[in-house]
Amino acid sequence: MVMRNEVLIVIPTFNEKENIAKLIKKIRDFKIDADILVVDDNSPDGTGKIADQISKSDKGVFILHRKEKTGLGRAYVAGFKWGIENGYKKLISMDADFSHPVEALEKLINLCNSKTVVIGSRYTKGGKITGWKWPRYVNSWGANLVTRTLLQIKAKDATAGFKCYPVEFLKAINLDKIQASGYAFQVEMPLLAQDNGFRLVETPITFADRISGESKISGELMKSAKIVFKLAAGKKSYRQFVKFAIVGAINTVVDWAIFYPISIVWLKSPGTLSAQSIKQISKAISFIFAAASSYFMNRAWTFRSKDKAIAKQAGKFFVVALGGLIINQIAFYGATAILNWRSIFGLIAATAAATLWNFFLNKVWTFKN
Ligand SMILES: Nc1nc2c(ncn2[C@@H]2O[C@H](COP(=O)(O)OP(=O)(O)OP(=O)(O)O)[C@@H](O)[C@H]2O)c(=O)[nH]1
Ligand SMILES: [Mg+2]
Repeated sequence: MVMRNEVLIVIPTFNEKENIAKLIKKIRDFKIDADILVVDDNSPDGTGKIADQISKSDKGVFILHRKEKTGLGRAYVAGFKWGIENGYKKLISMDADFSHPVEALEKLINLCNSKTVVIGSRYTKGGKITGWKWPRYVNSWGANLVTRTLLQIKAKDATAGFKCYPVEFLKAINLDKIQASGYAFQVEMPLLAQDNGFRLVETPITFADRISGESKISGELMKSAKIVFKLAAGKKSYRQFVKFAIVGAINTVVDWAIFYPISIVWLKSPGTLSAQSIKQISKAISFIFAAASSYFMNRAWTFRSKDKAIAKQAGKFFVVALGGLIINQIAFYGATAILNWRSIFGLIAATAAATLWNFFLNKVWTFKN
């Protein structure tokens, strides 16, 4: 094979017949110095055949046909292996649906070097997302925050799909050992990069919602979440999170164990306060005790903090906990009143949201030292 370029743009496709020809044309119009590899998983809509046609007239376009759809991650692994075998120096991952701007390719390529993986970033300064309705945005932002926290990925956009990898990195890792077969591939790669001593650099992009064709992400969410947890299992912050959740559960019991006795005894003793006031005050007392107990447990066990300024630290912990109460209310309202979820799911979502908030803030603020 005659090498024409150092850069290979790898585009996985599954049913992208409306997009693939237009995208390749746009890349050519921008005169990007790169070859293109379309990795098609036998798309029923004929995307592979369209790509074959293009490759007949453009000698820098190659098609890798895979018999079966085995996921985005597997498609990239196949594409990257092909790229390594064929001597490319920089390999770009790019969606076929125009979400990743052709306008940013040049920048991505220029920033990429033997030690640096470049991320086309939605969440770094200057990055944008257009066309998403707010639930999708919140979803993506939340997934990104959880991923970053759990995996400690040193990038603002830890779930980005638009990246440039130096071949040195792809050779340094074992592509066959990648755990994610699907979308979580996009998370596992930057994690592998930083664990193997490569730098992550972000360049802002404007991410646009797909204009034509169908989305495949819906069924992928749970699968990806599972991989993220699996990857996190080896990390310190994951163990911390588990401890934090255990402390939270114990102190929920502490909260009740204090609330019920005082309110019951108090309600039986005659006085001037109304039953409701007694309950409210009892609740406040039990909350303060439970929060204090959870502060000390987290200090000693979860975060092993040696910070001498206990009053200041405890104060921060209470502030975070109050924020957590508000988040809890908002999440419960959002889930049950706006999304019309059943109360039990609202409760789970609210607890999860508040726990994540509490963990994240305590980790980066209260127990930062
Ligand atoms: N070869 C291959 N390509 C895939 C597979 N799943 C997704 N893709 C492609 O990967 C890219 C990203 O998938 P999208 O469906 O756009 O996922 P998304 O960007 O998260 O979601 P939407 O933009 O809302 O559709 C697209 O080019 C898809 O055609 C797969 O299993 N195999
Ligand atoms: Mg897309």
